[in-house]
Amino acid sequence: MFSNKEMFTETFLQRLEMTCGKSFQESTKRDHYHTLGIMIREYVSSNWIKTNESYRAEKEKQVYYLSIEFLLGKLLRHNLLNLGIDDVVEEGLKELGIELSDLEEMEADAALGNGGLGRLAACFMDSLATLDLPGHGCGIRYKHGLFEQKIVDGYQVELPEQWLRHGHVWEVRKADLAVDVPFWGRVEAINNNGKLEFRHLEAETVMAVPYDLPVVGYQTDTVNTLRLWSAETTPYPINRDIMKYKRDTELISEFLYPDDTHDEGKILRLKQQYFLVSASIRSIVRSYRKQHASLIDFHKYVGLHINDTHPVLAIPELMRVLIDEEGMSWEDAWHITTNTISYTNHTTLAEALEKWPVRIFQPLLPRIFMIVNEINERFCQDLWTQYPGDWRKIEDMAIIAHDQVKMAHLAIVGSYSVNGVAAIHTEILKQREMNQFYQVFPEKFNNKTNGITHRRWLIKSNPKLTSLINEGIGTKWVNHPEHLKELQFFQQDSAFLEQLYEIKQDNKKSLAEKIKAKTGIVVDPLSIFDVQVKRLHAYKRQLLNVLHIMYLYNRLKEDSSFQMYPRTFLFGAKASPGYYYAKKIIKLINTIAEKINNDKTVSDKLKVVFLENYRVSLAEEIFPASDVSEQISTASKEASGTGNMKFMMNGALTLGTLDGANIEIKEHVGDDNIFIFGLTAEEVMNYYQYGGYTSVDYYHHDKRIRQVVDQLTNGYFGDLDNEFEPIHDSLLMENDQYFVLRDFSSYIEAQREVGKAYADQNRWLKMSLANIANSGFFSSDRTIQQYADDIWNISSVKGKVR
Ligand code: CR6
Repeated sequence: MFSNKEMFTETFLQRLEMTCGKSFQESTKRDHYHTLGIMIREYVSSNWIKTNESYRAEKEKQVYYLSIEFLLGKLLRHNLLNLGIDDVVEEGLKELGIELSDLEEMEADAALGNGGLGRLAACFMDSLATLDLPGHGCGIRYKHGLFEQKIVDGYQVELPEQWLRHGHVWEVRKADLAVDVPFWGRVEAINNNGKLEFRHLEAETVMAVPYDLPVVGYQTDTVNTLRLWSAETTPYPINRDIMKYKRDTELISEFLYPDDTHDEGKILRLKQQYFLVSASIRSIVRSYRKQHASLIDFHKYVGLHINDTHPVLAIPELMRVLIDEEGMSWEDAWHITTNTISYTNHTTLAEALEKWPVRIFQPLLPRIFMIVNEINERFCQDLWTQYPGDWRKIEDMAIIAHDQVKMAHLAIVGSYSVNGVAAIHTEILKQREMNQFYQVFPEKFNNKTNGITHRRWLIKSNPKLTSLINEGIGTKWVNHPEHLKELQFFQQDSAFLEQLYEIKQDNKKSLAEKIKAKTGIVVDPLSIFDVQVKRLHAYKRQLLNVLHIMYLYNRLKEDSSFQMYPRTFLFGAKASPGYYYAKKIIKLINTIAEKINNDKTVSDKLKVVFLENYRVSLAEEIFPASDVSEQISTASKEASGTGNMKFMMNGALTLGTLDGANIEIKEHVGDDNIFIFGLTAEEVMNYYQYGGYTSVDYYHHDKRIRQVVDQLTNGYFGDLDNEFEPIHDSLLMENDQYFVLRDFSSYIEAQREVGKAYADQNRWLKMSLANIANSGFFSSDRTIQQYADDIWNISSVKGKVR
């Protein structure tokens, strides 16, 4: 039905009538979107079935990527592109007077994630299928994804997200594959001929219903599965308050927790974690049993990867299945479990490290708690043999200590691989944060620098740049992104550079139009688009960016001879609803924007725009239109970052600290094609360890700093009632934990360099080209191939499938 546009239109019209029960004349855009979605899903379904059949027939090792978040975004255009039918569909629809882009508008972003970690999981799904690797995702089908952000009077207001309001056309509900997940109750030990057996009694059972999404690879027949679990009540009679039971149950998959890099410690979160893990493992084991007589070789055919510690209960859950359901010994079960589970750490921020009070954990998951307890006791005994008498060390490393269960410790002990997400991050884990564990298990630790799918973040979102690259070096980079390097041949080709310039300008114009339509603010596409889009967090230092803008404004107002290249500063950021300080920064950005944008005397030089409701689909419009990529976290704090890679791939230049993957970006593009400033991670960590930083000194000794810090509280920007006092205090009274004032001068200097470089268009375009040319390494295809080779031990099934 997609082989030519005539066949497409014919089938489309038939399907439209069948699925919507309307004639073409009566039908709406939503009907068109829905019909097209169903057609694509049908088109995919035979390959989906065949992929699964062949995995079964070949007894391929399958990897399951367990993640509490999958930040998918929209899937229509992405699926069309991967299937290679985007042109037929676009042209066919045109014949009917329908614009594909209008139908894309009908699709809601699937925002089942907060930021980097969730989007990484989505990029990984795309790379797994594209590389024909047998890898699937397991997650939660939250009824409401990440909140929708509105800016009212400069403040963030959160609205519940409603992505399922019109249904989700890509999913298939599989009610017959539902599994039961027990909570609460008590455990009874029974002596069965000298062997202790455990029964979980009087549990409150929740039914987990899977919704499967096909994951279509690029130009391949492989279709993997993303299985999202929804919590429903069981049909069995229960003798308790039925309404309460229904509420408690449905709440489990109702909302995504809107925090990233922060642990809330709420019981519902622990329920979500066990729900995901238990439902996934029960269903994986059920299909495994159909193929294998026993679970003794489970680890040879199944890999379970845990994305951060959120799914770490996979370890005791698998132990439970092997011991309680299969009747294995502890030793056999432990051998299998610790050869099945691998773990990625995504942060060293203390506030993100998950710890659960025993008083919450034990009653909710009584049998799982017993197993974690035993894992802990055995681990502590091993430590005792290795470090006899070193109580201090054992206490530090224990999985349960001071009535708390430490999830990261459990993850390291119960898995065979622990990886960080950028070279520096892995080093910090090994040498500092997890050093004691690294000494005991050095062989487990490894690095896998993050990546992004160039199919969504370049081919789909920047079609003009994609065409230019294809004209220049052909299309082999599409399957082998390292070939982007060949773009370096065009460094001296002024016609090529000119086209690169035109494309960036076109993209900037489109974004400028969108900004005008959304905010009424007119921005000049000829100005430098200087962009910081990411979650709002103190360590990401949006504040440093704002203080620099205030400084520029002061210079423009006070010094008529001050020269600067015109700039448009763009921000996009959601703050976690309970993160008071982050919300103050949003208000600050909007407050200074208001004054600056309304000051006619600077309007040809400076504009500040806060883009509401930053999300995947908006990001796709921003990266292609950006000149400067702000990656200015306090060194050592950003584990990797992935936005930095999306900017680079679209030709924006990084202005950043030596943090996370910025360091590897610098290594790939070379020192001349990036702007680096600020303290190093080493320096930051030494300050934390030994002291020696007094922010007030910087305030007193640097006039520029004094002026902008004073302006936070003196009403200069029209703020009332000490609105920004908490920010002011964080810098002076609390000694500026993130070294904003310490790095201020160095940042101004680097920004000046940015302005100088941009003024020399030829130089800038060469730098931009170098960034695109060296971005191939940051494709998630490279990352996933490394996971496949070094951690999972799986290989491409190309040729084996069908
Ligand atoms: N917040 C890191 O902070 C990293 C991603 C993906 C984060 C970020 O630097 O790029 O993970 N960490 O690895 C967590 O979510 C815990 C993130 O997205």
